[in-house]
Parts: sequence; C-alpha cells; structure tokens
Amino acid sequence: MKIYEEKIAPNARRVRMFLAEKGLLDKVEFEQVDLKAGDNISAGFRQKNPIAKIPVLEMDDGSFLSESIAICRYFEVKYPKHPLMGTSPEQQAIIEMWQRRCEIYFMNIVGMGFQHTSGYFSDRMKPVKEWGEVCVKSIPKFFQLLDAHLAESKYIAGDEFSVADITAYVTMDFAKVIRTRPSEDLVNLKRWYDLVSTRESARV
Ligand SMILES: N[C@@H](CCC(=O)N[C@@H](CS)C(=O)NCC(=O)O)C(=O)O
Repeated sequence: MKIYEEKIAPNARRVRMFLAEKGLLDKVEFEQVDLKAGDNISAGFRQKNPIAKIPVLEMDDGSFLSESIAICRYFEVKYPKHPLMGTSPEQQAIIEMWQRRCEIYFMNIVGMGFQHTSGYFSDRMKPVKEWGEVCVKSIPKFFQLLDAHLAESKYIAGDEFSVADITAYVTMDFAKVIRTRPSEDLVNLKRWYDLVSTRESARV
C-alpha cells in the first residue's frame, strides 16, 4: 500500500500519527506530493482523488481512498489492535463527536485562516483576506472550549487517547504557522498538549 502525502501537511500528519500509534507505519510506503508546485491539482493526481487533496491511500488492488478519517477508519477496522476510534458503541460515538468537533470547528478554521491570509494556494483559489482574518480571530474561542473540557477529561474524548486527540494536536501545531497559540492561562490545554507531546507518534 502507498500513501501520497506531503510531510508538512496537517492532514497527512494525522494519518501518519494514527499509523504510528497502531504500529502500522511499515505497512505502507510514502510518496511525497509537492503541493506548492501543484502536483496535486494535475490531471494525473485527480485520477487518484478528484478533490485534488492529500493524503490518498493506494490499496494493493490499485484503488484509491482519500479523506484522512476514511483512511484511518480503514486501518482501524482492518487492524483493530490499539483502537483509536473506540470499541463500545458509547465510546465510538463520543470519539466521533469530538473528532468532528475538532475537525470542523478547529482544523478547518485554522486551514481557512492559513489559506486566506497567506495566499499560499493563490494559484488555485482566491484568498479572501478578511475571511481568513475572521477565521484566525475565532481560534482562541475553540482553545477556551478545549481548555474547559480538558479540566474534566484526561484526553479529548475521555480517558483513552484517540483519533480526536490526533486531529486536535496536529491542528494546534499547524496553528503556530499562522502565529496562533493558546494563551498561557489555559493550563488544562497545556497539560494535555504536553502529555500528547511525549508520545512517539507526535514525532512522525
Ligand atoms: N478533508 C480532507 C482534507 C485534505 C486536505 O485539505 N489536504 C490538504 C493538505 S493538509 C491539501 O491537499 N491541500 C492542497 C490544496 O488545497 O491544493 C482530509 O481529511 O483528508
């Protein structure tokens, strides 16, 4: 199996982190795609993913799977050891809830903030600076929400580390690119961030 990715891209990182947690990194080979150069918007790459984004997993039968969480789900079901998406119905639902919260209201907003304020992809989209700034300004509100939640919860979705932590952690790091970090007084968020940073998967 092969994953098309770009090492610095947050969505690629969350899949790598997921595989590292499950001890599956050696099951796949990685091929780098140069996003800035537009490799992902070529006609050839669109055959792999019509949405023209990475990561993309190429299966052994030559078919392609994209969307980070769909790729994670595939590995979770195929290799259930070290579950990261929950086992009981309740745990699965709670993890899904937090993973979606972190993706929709945090990762996507940081992504919009980056794309619309930096103009990094201005060859393929029209950056709207004001929209980017609105997104960047809204990020601290999500930091506060996470901080309040983490006062009661060891990890994002309960006592166990999960895919929701991966999405949130990768996004916290990516937010630094747009110079957005949680304020020092958010001690619960800091406690959680430092805890996740000790994991080996945080370094892949
Ligand atoms: N919802 C998708 C998002 C994928 C995505 O936005 N990937 C970014 C890199 S983090 C990308 O390929 N950007 C290139 C572009 O927009 O041209 C997923 O979960 O995989």
